[in-house]
Amino acid sequence: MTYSIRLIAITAFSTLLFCTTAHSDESWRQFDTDSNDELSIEEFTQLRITQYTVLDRNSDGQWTRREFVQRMPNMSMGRTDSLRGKFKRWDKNEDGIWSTDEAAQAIDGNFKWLDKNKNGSLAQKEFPKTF
Ligand SMILES: [Ca+2]
Ligand SMILES: [Ca+2]
Ligand SMILES: [Ca+2]
Repeated sequence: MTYSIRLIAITAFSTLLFCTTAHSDESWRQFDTDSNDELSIEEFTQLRITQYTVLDRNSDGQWTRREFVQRMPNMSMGRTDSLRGKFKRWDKNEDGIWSTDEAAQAIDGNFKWLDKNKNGSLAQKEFPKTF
């Protein structure tokens, strides 16, 4: 699992270089690789990893609290608070490091939570306004 997440992270990072301007509510669409207007768990994982790879400043495949909560130039204070809360919730063993294993679990849990109708993929209406 760790290995595949790393692989995805690398792929996601290269994707990101070409998509740095996409940040609207519709930005998830670029991850809808089969264009069925829904995200499968694989597509969703790719999206999340892309978002979180940006935060991994030293690219070591894990996130310290400082990396994770670091405020991006275009981020509101509320968003920073929510990241802090997420980190706390997702750092399962509370060692101050969000590992790729913990990331995989969080993404998986997140997907299940967003998939309100439990059909195994996320439709546009199931997406929150912000991630
Ligand atoms: Ca899809
Ligand atoms: Ca890191
Ligand atoms: Ca941890």
